[in-house]
Amino acid sequence: MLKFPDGFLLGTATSSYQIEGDNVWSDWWYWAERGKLPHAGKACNSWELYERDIELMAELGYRAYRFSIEWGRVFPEEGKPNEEALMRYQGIIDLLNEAGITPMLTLHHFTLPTWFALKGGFEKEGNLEHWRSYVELIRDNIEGVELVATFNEPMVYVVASYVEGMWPPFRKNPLKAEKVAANLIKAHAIAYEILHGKFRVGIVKNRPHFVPATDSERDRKAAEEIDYTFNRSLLDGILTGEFRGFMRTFEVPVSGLDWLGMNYYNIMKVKAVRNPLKRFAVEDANVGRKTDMGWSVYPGGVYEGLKAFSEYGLPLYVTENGIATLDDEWRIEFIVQHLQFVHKALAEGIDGRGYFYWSLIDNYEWAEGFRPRFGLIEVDYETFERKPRRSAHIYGEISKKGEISDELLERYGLGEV
Ligand code: IFM
Repeated sequence: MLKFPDGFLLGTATSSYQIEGDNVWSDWWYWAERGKLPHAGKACNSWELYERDIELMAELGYRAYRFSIEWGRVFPEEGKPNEEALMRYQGIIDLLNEAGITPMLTLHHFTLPTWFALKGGFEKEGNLEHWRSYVELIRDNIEGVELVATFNEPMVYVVASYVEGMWPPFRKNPLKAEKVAANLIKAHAIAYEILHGKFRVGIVKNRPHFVPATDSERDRKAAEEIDYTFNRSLLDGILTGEFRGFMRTFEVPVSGLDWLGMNYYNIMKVKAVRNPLKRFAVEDANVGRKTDMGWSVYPGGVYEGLKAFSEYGLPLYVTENGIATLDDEWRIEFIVQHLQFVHKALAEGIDGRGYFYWSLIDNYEWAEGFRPRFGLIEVDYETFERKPRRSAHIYGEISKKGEISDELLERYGLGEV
């Protein structure tokens, strides 16, 4: 049996745009209306069904819930906050606390208010004043939550939106990308100054596990380089005031982090290429069976990631970890095996404080639409009925007891890790 320490949070995660529905004020909606993205429509209808979602979390025995505020919903127009929406978010926090579920809040989870996006979003430093107003609005209107993340996966946002051109505003411009990244660090600094003290302020980093494609020196160096650029440069920027971008180095304000979140999903292999503009190629590591996202599973990566991030000396949370699959037995195996490695990290003295499975419910998976099913709870997108999968109950048992039983370890585990 593997026991987690008292107070270790075992919960689930979602984000506003992916579950709420009708987020008509957000840039992703704007672009979906113009045929550039799959439409989120009513998503899981969680804006209306949030009480049911919380009731299910409580019934299943989950102890924590990470979710986000939709900036476009609370600021649908420049300078005009929507109080009703703020009150709803406060209501969600209150309900969670009443149910004994620890809330964790994210302020930016990929989407922007359309008016802000059309002004150039985070491309323009001058626009950070609007971010400041949003953060102040949260400080003045939201309470009952301790853990607040400024950004979810800022590097994923920068790369998908400004390097690969897959997400709004669909740019393929590395120079612009690194400037946006520098502006996100400045935005974090603004938020840290406003929120720290009232809340414990952190950031959520996606951390793929990068390995060299071969054991050549060049591939090894390429893997180290991408690991720095993608996994660490932004954090170093926040903490040291020097951000080493893709091509240039930026001076940014030194600010702080009260905790660090790590989203971990997959293993990727890195190959050096002889193109000075590109330098390396990154692809799925192709080990074993692939998930419905086309990702290779490598449970040890959660341990490697926690170990690497522990160098920052901050309390750590696995803020997301999950699998897109219709094979729910595989989901149970995924959870048990990743938790075995989280436990190993804790046993070695790493300051891990919680684990959030992505996701509580099936939801809108960005450019992939509704096809990938990450949920512990199945959602019928016609009726919005929620049906807990077997994994939902098993994870509930783990969360309620704060331990993984011998029976589960025997059936789904990896043996000694
Ligand atoms: O759905 C996303 C989430 O919004 C951010 N982290 C990765 C998840 C799965 O792709």
